[in-house]
Amino acid sequence: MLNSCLCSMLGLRYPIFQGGMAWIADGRLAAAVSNGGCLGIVAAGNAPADYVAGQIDIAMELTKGEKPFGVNIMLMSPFADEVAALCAERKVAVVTTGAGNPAKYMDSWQAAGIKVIPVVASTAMAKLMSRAGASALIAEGGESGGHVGDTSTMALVPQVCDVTELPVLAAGGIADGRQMAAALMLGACGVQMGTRFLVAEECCVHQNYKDKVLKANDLATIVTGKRLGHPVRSLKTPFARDYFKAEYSQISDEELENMGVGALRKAVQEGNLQEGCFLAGQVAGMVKKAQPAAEILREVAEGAEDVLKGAAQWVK
Ligand code: TUI
Repeated sequence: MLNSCLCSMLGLRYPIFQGGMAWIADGRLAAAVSNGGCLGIVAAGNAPADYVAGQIDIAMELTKGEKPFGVNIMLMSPFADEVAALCAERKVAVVTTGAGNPAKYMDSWQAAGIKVIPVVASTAMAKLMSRAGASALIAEGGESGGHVGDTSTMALVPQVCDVTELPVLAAGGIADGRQMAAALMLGACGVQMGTRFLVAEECCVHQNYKDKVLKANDLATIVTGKRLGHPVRSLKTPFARDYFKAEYSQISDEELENMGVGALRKAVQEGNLQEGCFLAGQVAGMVKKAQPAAEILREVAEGAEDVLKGAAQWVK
C-alpha cells in the first residue's frame, strides 16, 4: 500500500491530486476523485464566485461532506479576489493556486484553517511560498497542459525539493504508475494529474474533446501564446495551428489576444475544433480509454506500487 505524508495530512488513500482545469474540473469530477480516495479539486478558472460556490455545493453533496476536496484559483482571473474570499468563508479543506503569486491571500486562508498548496514552476516561487506559510507545493513542469513554465518535471521537481522542507507534489507528464513512481524517486511525496482525467466518465468535456485525447500521440501537443507572455500547451487542432501561425505574423497583440477569447469554453462545451483551445499535456498520447475516475486512481497508484516494489532489482 502506497503511503506518504500527504495521506495523513489530508486524509487521503493515495497521494494523488486532480489538477484544477478551468471549465473542466467541476464539482462532479472533484467529488468522483475525492470519493476515489484522492484530492478532487474544483477549478475556479475565470469564473465568478457564485459559479464556484455552486460547484463547492455539488462537491459537498456528492461527497456527503465526508471527503476533503480543494478549490484551485487561477490568479490571472478578474474574479480571483472574490473567489479567494469565498474559499476563506466556506473554509474549504485545500486551496491550490496557479498562474501567479498568491501571497496577498495567504493570511486570510490560514486564519480560516485552509491548507494552501500553490503550484510553482520555479525554485524562486517555491522559496517564496515556503516562507509565506504554504502547507505543501505542487512543482509543475512544462510537460503539463494549460499555462506552462519552461522547466521540465524531471529537472524541476528535485530542484524544488532541494529548496523547501515542505512536501512536494509533482505535476506535468504524469499519467501512469511508472511516472508516479519516478516522481516519488525525484523526491515528490505525491502527484497531480490533469490530462488523464479528461476522459474520466465523470468529466464533463464534450465528446469531441475526449476523442481528440484518446486519438492523440506523443507529438500531439503544441505550445502557443509565448508572444503574449502566457505560454499554453494544447492539442494540435486547426485553432492551435492557426494561432501558432498568427503569433509569427504581423497581426497586433490585441488581435492575437482576441483570437483566444472564449476558446477554452468552445473546446469544452462545444467541442469546436476550429475555434476551441483543447488544453492537454504531453501525456495525452498515453490516455487510451475512458474510465471512472476512481478506477484511474487505483490503476495509477497500484501501478506505482508495483514499480516501486521492483526497484530493488537495480541495486546489487
Ligand atoms: O495555471 C496553470 N495552468 C493553467 S492556468 C490556465 S487559464 C489561462 N488561460 C489563458 C492564459 C493563461 C492561463 C490554464 N492552465 N498551472 C499552474 C502554473 N502556475 N503553471 C505555471 C504557474 C506559475 C506561473 C507564474 C506559477 C507562479 C508564477 O509566478 C508568477 C510570478 O508572479 O512570479
